[in-house]
Parts: sequence; C-alpha cells; structure tokens
Amino acid sequence: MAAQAPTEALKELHVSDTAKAAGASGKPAPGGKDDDHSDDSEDEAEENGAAGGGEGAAKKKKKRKPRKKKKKAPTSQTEPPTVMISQLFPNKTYPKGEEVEYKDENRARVTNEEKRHLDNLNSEFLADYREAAEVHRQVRQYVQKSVKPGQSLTEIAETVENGVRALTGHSGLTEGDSLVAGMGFPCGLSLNHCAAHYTPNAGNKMVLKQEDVMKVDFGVHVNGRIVDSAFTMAFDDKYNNLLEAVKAATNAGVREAGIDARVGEIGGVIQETMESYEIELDGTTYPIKSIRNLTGHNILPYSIHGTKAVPIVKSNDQTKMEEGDVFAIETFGSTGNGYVRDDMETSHYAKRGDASKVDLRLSSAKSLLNVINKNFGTLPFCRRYLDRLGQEKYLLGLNSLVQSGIVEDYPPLCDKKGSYTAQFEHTILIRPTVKEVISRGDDY
Ligand code: HZT
Ligand code: MN
Ligand code: MN
Repeated sequence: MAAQAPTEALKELHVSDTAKAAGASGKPAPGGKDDDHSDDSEDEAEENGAAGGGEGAAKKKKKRKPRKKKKKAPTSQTEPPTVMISQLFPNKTYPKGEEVEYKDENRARVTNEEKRHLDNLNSEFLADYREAAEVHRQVRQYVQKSVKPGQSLTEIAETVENGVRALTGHSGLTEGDSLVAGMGFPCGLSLNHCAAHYTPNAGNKMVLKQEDVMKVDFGVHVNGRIVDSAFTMAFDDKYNNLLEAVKAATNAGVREAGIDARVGEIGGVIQETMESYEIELDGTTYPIKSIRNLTGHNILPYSIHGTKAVPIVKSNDQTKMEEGDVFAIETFGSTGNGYVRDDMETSHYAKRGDASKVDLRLSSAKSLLNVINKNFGTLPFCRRYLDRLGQEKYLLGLNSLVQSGIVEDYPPLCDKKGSYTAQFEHTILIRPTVKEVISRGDDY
C-alpha cells in the first residue's frame, strides 16, 4: 500500500508557490537566514486594503509603525531551503513515510491490539525520524533541482549541509548543538568509480562535470535518530540503465525486508534484480554487478551502523531482521569489478562507540577528542566540520586518535578506474505493525 508522497502532503499546506516562497516573511529561523524585505508588497496590500481606495475616496492611509512589522510564521519552504521543518508542521505532526504491510502471515501482526499499543508508545521517536526524513526530502529536492555541472564539490556539500542545519534549526556552532539535531553524517559526494565516503576536504577544487555520475549520500538526525538515504545524479541519459538497475535493486531490498526476514536471502533478491540489467556505454556493453563488499546496515541512536549487515549479493548470513530494528537498505551497482577498495584521502571519521579509555600522550589528540565528544559524540564527522569549528592543525591529533583505536577512519571506497558506480538508499523502520520506509519521497 503506497502512502502519499510526504512532499505532496506538504504542498497542500502551502499557501503560496515556490517562487513566492523565496520571499515568505517570518521570524528568522535560528540558524537560517530571513528574507526580510521581499514580502513587503504583500504586507502592504493587506494593510492598506487591496480593494477600494478609488479616485476621490477619502484615503485614510493607516500609518505603519516602522519598527513593529507584524510577521506571520512562514508557511512554505524557500529556495534554497531555510525554513525549519518544525515551523512548517506544527504540533510535531510530520508526514509519515511509506507504510508497507508485511507480506507473510507470520510477519503481519496488524490484528494484535497490544502491538498497536506498543507502537503508539514509540510515537516520540517516530516523530523524530519523520522530522529528519522530511528534512532529507526537502534538502535533496533542492539539490536535484539546482545542482549543475560546473559547481565545485565543496559548494554542493555546503548546499546540503547548510540546508540540513537550517531545516533542523541547529547550526551546530555552539557546544552540543549538533548533538540535538543536524547532520547525521557528512555529505558524501562520490564520483564515477568511487562508490562511497568521498567528501571534499579543505582546499579541494574538484568541479562536477557533465559526464560525472555522483552519489549524494547524507544523513539527518533529530535527537540521535538518523535517517540515512542516498541517490545518484547523472546529467547524461546514457547512464539511465545503471541508475534504474540500482534503484530497482534497492526497492527490491526494501520490499523483502520485514520481521524475521533473513538478510542473506534479501541479498540474493537484490543481486538478482541488479544483475538483470546491463548498460551500453560508448559502444561497449557492460553487465551491472552488485558491489559484493558493500552492504546495508542497522542504525542505532547516535550510531550509524550496528552489527547487522544487509548484503547485496546472495549470502548464507542467517541473521534475521527483528521488530524495532532500523535498517539502511542501500545497494550499489558497478560497471567495474563489483568490488571496492580504500582509495584517496580520508574525509570521514567517527568515534567508536566501544572506545576504551586510553591515556593519550599527545596534547593535540586530547584536545581534539574533547571537541569530538562535545560536538559529535559517536556521530560521523569530516575534516570540514572541524575546520568550521575553528580547529587548526588537528591532523596529527586526529591520526593519533585513529591509531589509538578511539576514532575510526572511513576512507573513500572505489572500484577500478574508468568504471561507473551508482547507489540508492532508504532508511526503514521495522515497526511491529508495518514497515515504514521513512525516507521515501516522490523522487525515489
Ligand atoms: C560509515 C561512516 C559514515 C556506514 C555505510 C554508509 C554512507 O560502509 C556496516 C555496513 C557514514 C556511514 C557509515 F560517515 N557505512 N551508509 N551511508 N555510508 S559503512 C558500513 O561504513 S558499516 C556498512
Ligand atoms: Mn548512506
Ligand atoms: Mn548507509
């Protein structure tokens, strides 16, 4: 049962179109900027009375107090996105994801009243996941509309990150603020043969090209509830089959997921779907392979991956999905080897959840660990996030934390040079009564 796309529901709330939205007045969103002057014409029309005022009518022009302008709360999103989602959806009633009934009888527990009751008790964190998912949809909608070849990867990453910070209402510039809500992990912008975990470090001058295939993978969290979702952008139709294969494979994985589903079997269905596609590029036909050493994963509060993996090739892994689990279902297709290795400079890092207390000798490592604890906890971060907090010359300390096993590095993962990779990813909640594809949108 397909639910309405949440962004469609949002449109119904809008009183103005997107062009007007750019000038919508309202209180400045904390962490977002306010368009203070663009709505004046509308306000004036209201205050002066749009009708009447004909020739000869005694015009008593109401004097407007120059300092106190009555401002309405914004009712629609701007471009670029700046309006907090909590302002667009009052009372914490955020759009649901796609709710899917469980397939098999033993996975369907819709008749159990007790289960329903239990599920309702979870509405607190459900609202957090739904808010994070709506932030993801609105930010990616703007990315899909506005990102063009010629832009730098830094500019694209900042578009995503500024959007997420504004829409969650947390700039992350004061101590502890990014732990309340904001980026769930850095915005990955991996090109062509690189599949994952590439984001520019400071000084990176890479520019997106017309022929590039870009994976846009970012996380949004609200109170530690992380929505992990990704899509692939290409500007040349010749890549259509690659993108379609991976989109279909991810949807197959989402379809197969459920209470008691075995992850190894899900991998088999994903692989079957993926590898039923091929692609012709400049006269050569390539099979599309599932990247066999990449997987989906479960998600825990403030922890982007738990211990459960969801393979994207057939496997003997008998691990079952369980009620209450949250999974990132992600699949990667490739025209190359279907196997990735670490390549290029690392940008992504995260403090390990099981990090034992080590007596650090290096003072730069000690002070950097304090910054990490206060700002990210166990949430992944990238070097640019340290730069924006004013940190300098932290590389020695950072490498030392990696060497000590306190911080894990996540280098970019790339297939063979000259190949192309694509990715689509959704976060799903294995609720007792239904599976909720929390990040589903009208785009993918
Ligand atoms: C690690 C670091 C990050 C998790 C998957 C992923 C992006 O490849 C178990 C299975 C963000 C995410 C992750 F900064 N990784 N999803 N989206 N990357 S993973 C992994 O390391 S661990 C897969
Ligand atoms: Mn992801
Ligand atoms: Mn993921």
